Amino acid sequence: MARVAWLLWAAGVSCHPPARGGLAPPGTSDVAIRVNQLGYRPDAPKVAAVCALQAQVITTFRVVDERDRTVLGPSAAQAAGPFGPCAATYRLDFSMVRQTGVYRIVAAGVTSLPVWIADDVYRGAADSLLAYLREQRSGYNPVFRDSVHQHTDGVLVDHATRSGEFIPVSGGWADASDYLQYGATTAHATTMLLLAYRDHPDAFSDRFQANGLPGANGIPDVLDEARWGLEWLLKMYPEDDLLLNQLGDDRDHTFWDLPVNDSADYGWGRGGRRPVYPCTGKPQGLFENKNRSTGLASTAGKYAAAFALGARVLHERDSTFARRLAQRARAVYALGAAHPGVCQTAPARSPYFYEEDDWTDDMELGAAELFALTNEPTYFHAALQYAALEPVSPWMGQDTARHYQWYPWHNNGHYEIWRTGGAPDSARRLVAEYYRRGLEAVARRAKSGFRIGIPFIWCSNNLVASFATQAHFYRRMTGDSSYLAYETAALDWLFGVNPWGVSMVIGMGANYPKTPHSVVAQQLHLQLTGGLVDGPVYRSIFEHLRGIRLLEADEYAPFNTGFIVYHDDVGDYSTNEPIMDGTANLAYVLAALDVASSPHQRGG
Ligand SMILES: [Ca+2]
Ligand SMILES: [Ca+2]
Repeated sequence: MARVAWLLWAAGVSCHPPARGGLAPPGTSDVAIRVNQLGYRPDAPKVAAVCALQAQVITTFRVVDERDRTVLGPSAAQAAGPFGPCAATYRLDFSMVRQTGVYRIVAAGVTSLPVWIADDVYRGAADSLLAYLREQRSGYNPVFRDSVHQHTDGVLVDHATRSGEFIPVSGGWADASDYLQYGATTAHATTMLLLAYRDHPDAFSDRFQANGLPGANGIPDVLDEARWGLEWLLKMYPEDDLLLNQLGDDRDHTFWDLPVNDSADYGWGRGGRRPVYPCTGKPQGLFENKNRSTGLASTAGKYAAAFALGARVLHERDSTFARRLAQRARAVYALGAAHPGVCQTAPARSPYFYEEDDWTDDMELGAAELFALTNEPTYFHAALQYAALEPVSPWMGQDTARHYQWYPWHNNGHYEIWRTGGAPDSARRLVAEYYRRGLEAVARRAKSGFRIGIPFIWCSNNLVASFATQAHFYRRMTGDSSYLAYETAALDWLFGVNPWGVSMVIGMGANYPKTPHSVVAQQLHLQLTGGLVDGPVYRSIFEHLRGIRLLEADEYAPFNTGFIVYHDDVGDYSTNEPIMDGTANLAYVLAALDVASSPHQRGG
């Protein structure tokens, strides 16, 4: 990701950010009350957070209704210490308000944005994310109603004997605001969509066709999108021993242009063919920068999981397609088992790549899904063995991690093992305990009023979404609500309970990113509804990434004085770039919240 902003000037492209609309960011006084801008369910924990820019004692708060009548309070504000720009934070717990309605929180003479309490505050949220995925489609793109990279993809590179061969791999999704495409992120995104549908089908509707254009086709749109991912992954695994991992590379960043007239030149002319990289098991990079790849299993495991899960979920709708997926799942899993290690993305001219360091998590999930598909015990035993090798996603409890070092950010495999019919109780307890250890490690760091304990590395919102997902899994597996406050705080953070008062999903909530780092949004004046942006990063990361330059005055400047920063600025690729796999990663937990009591919770 990250189409580097300084190239705006290098390419002589003028910059006209889309017109700003909607509300001014709330909280221009020294005290800001941050609320979940989607709202709160009547039976759920309900907490607003105060960020006080100056040290200030706040003892009580009130909740008022639409007619300004006090319905709760004065209630005690819970002091929770400083955090980032906030000299003091407070938690305002109004869980006792259960009556459906629209309220506001009042404290220290400041009034919050409207607060909705209703059963359906998350209704349609997961489905809305799909709009961003449709917008990111490569091949036929429904936003442009035109082909994107249809005839350019791709030329095999970095292969011992076949470099230069054309392999048809058009399709899939652009990874972020650049047009690179990765097998690992696509497979994870596809898996999350399939899991979301399997466990929460009622969260999704049918308003779009398979090609992404408006119109129902009798298939839930989440499955249209998942199939879009699966079709591309099948192309990226064309032969049993040829596993393709990446389409395009960072030479893509040379121009700030739309996908339909991508000017990138990979050596076959401007707008010409794009390179496709196989997993080789060796360090990769065509130029001076190299990754640290050691094997194939990290990518192979992810493909195996997506294929096997797809085979199960799509079986009733298309048994032929499902059989092909099942065959490819077995083959790619075997390839991963034969070549343990990681297959990282390949850098070209820039030093950045996805530095994934774990692969047993991916093989665990692949094995678990293959067991669910085939009922062959070998896969189940393998899943348990892999699970024991990385019980806790290693970023949990840490201050930092390299870019995509531990990916996916949560391990679906443990839940899939638990969910498997026939798994012994001891195994189910074990994988639940693995999750608990990760949750506990994050919760221990979550002391501020925001109750967020993740490291603020690049793509921090993805870690937040994954934490919430893992907490949700754990709660369902055990009935233990010990981490519910943290799970809720994570979702609240994404929808506005953060120092900036920003909902991190474009188009959702009262105040969301208006100028994301996206050429499509900027040049077409298009709102990228559903896109989850990267989110805040440590100031030290922001200041050291290459080529970031803010293009406009920072409306959040008072809240960017601490150890983490966020900018709603087209120039900030580190905090304000919507990203495909993060968006899909959020789909599961939003689908789970969509309908409080779905009859399909353990179906499929
Ligand atoms: Ca549909
Ligand atoms: Ca991994």
